[in-house]
Amino acid sequence: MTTLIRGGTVVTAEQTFRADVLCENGKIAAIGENLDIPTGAQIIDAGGQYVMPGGIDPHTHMQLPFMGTVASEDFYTGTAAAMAGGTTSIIDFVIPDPEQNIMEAYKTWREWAKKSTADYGFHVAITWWDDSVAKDMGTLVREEGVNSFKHFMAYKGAIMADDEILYNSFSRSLALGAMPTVHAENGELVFQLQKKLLEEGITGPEGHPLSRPPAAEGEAANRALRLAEVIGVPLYIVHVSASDALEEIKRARGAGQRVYGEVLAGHLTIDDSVYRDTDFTAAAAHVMSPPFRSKEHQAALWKGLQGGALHTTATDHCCFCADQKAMGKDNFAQIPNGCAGVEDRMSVLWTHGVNTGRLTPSEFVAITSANAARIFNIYPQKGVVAVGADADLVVWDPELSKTISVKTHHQNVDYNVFEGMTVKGLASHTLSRGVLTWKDGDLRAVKGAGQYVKRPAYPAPFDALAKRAALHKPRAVKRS
Ligand code: DUC
Ligand code: ZN
Ligand code: ZN
Repeated sequence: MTTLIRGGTVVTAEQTFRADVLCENGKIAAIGENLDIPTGAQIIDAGGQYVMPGGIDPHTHMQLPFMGTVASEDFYTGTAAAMAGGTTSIIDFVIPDPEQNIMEAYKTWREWAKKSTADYGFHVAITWWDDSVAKDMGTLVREEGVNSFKHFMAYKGAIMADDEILYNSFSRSLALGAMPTVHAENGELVFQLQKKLLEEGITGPEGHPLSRPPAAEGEAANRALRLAEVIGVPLYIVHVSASDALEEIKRARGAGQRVYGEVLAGHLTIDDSVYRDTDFTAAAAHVMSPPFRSKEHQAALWKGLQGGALHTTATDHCCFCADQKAMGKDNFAQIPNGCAGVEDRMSVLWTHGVNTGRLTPSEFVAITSANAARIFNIYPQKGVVAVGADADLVVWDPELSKTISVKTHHQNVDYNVFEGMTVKGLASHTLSRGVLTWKDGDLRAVKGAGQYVKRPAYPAPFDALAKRAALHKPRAVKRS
């Protein structure tokens, strides 16, 4: 399949220039002005539009079994919706139950993901510890192309990683050249606050943010950062939602620590007033963790993104319908945590980032694809418009607009947290490995067309850290 995208403005994280882009056999074959039209090529007219790398959402949970139910979006429906919004790759999560064999869980998720239409990879959660986990981490890194491990510092009694697990897994990650990542919330504090609020008669969704205050996030971020500092391993903090955590990241970066922060489109644009909605269904639809925060936190997150303390944007796409959310009708702590967003991330960030002057188009590319590709070591296969890269592209029309609604979205969930938001700047065409999956409102995603993307261990930051550790190796004092 040969496709020529003509007359557009190519945007990468580094530069913006007028050029045609030729896609052949799933790769970008040529970039230049007035390229010849190969015989039989499909032509896409990108006049007046941008040609950018397809979005990479580094944080999704398709068909996740969680809190007594299973997320409604599967790997096909979720990645098809992603294509409609210009996102062409996801990194999802394998989340083994405590004591479950890690490789067995990994194989289960690989099987589920076979129906994905987008390319995909997996972070693997470390939810318990013994020698077999350490060994399996090695197999995942060396043989399976997993270069990141996730740690939930919340969800006590389920998947929470305590300090012992964090220490062991961070140390093992360093040895393997893999990136540890954390969901930073103090799980014990959340557990105790949930109990207290329920005892006080606060059973509705308004209890959710009260049980997960910004300080609980700040404490966990600091703890993870300090552990990473002592161990000497880089750290990636997922869904930073509060200035408390952001300040810890800034402090650590200022001290020379290699730390990366991710922020969700939802946390940047939705505030905590949603939990005071008198309609249970609407309030519960917004229950995710960490929760939506006040406008002050939102403003801080934007500054963190603009100032370089936050590097990637994601969605934590994890869909539960109203009947599933109703499991927590009498107890907010039992409302399945999760909201959708994979379809809307790009347009929400363009509208609130680029159209407001907070971000340049190149910065938009950095935070929607290039930085994730670099951090998780799939650059320049993904995250750039360059000869030899995968032809995962979005043709972006800055003049197209729509009002987001559950009535028109493609996500398999009965609520949209961005409902009623008018966005300007949308994908007119999405290409996955050179194949058109979205064209002017026509979703052509093919079930199973997505490929698993191996992410090799990333030597660069780790080599430097290992060198530093060797130079500063402690020595026993010789005594006579
Ligand atoms: N938070 C959510 O809201 N859902 C899935 C897991 C998580 O950490
Ligand atoms: Zn999380
Ligand atoms: Zn998540």
